[in-house]
Amino acid sequence: MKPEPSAEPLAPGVVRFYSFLPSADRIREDVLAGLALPQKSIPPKYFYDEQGCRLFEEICELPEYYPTRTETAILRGNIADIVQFVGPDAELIEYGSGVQAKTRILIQALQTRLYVPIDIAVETLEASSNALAGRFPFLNIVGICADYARPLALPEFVGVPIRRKLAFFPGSTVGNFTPAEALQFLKNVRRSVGTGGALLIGVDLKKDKATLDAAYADAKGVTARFNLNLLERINRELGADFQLNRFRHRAFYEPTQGRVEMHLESLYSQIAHVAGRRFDFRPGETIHTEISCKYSIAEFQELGKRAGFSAEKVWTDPEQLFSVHGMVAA
Ligand code: AVJ
Repeated sequence: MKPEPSAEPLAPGVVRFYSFLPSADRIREDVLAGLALPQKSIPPKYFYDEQGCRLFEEICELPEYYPTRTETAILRGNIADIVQFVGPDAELIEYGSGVQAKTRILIQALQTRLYVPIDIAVETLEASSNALAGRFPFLNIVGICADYARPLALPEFVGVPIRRKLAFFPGSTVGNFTPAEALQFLKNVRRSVGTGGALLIGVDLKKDKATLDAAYADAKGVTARFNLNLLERINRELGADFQLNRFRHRAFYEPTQGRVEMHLESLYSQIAHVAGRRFDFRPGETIHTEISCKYSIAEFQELGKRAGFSAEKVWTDPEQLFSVHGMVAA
């Protein structure tokens, strides 16, 4: 299906899906190119196969992983103010919608009539959207399966009164981008919501190294399984032969760069084959799998301004662990 300005009225309870997913060759090209770099690396978007989505949900429940529960509490605790900030009749566009748990808080409070979740994980997108449709019978849902790091022309819809577009990007997933990529992404969002459109974005705050190290290297080893699952996925989908017990999870905060880095470290001198190509590993050599950039409130407001937003609101928790920004496209 091709997203085009739709002349058909939307039907509540009927979930539609559009796919902009790149070809299956894409993961192969990205992984082969990343492993050929001096610092081997694989983009974090490939974490989210079905098992990866499940493991990420498990991470969100961990005592060390404060972002999910803190952001949820910020949204709940400030919902009246958020509703006032957004105003009535907003189309809700969510980037990296996942299981859509925080979205329910917004939809309920805003009485949303049109919800456009965007996610790279097709199974999660479909299952979550269908569950949401059952829960909110007056909600129109149009799921978009896409890699939102690339500019995306979102379809326009008729039949639902919309006064403004609201982009929702929770979870501090913006941290997976470098600041330069985040700026480009925010400019794309700015274009998608149009002048006067709004952005509600969750951003993890800079803090002490011990808290961040623990959040990304939990005692139960769930984050380790999440990280190693990337190799399992590559083994399965690209006919690779990584031996998972010959790599270990490494995650640490780099205060100078203000970011957490996740790596998979080779425990031995070893060889792995991916899609017929050979890759050599030295003992201690790593595959860089993720960055999770942290911002001060002022730093993120500055980034938003450079992307064409005015920073109108910021909500945070008493411990200043996490922030939710309310911005308007100038
Ligand atoms: C989904 C990108 C927000 O960076 O905190 C959690 C992913 N990685 N634990 C994050 C993640 C390791 C998460 N984001």
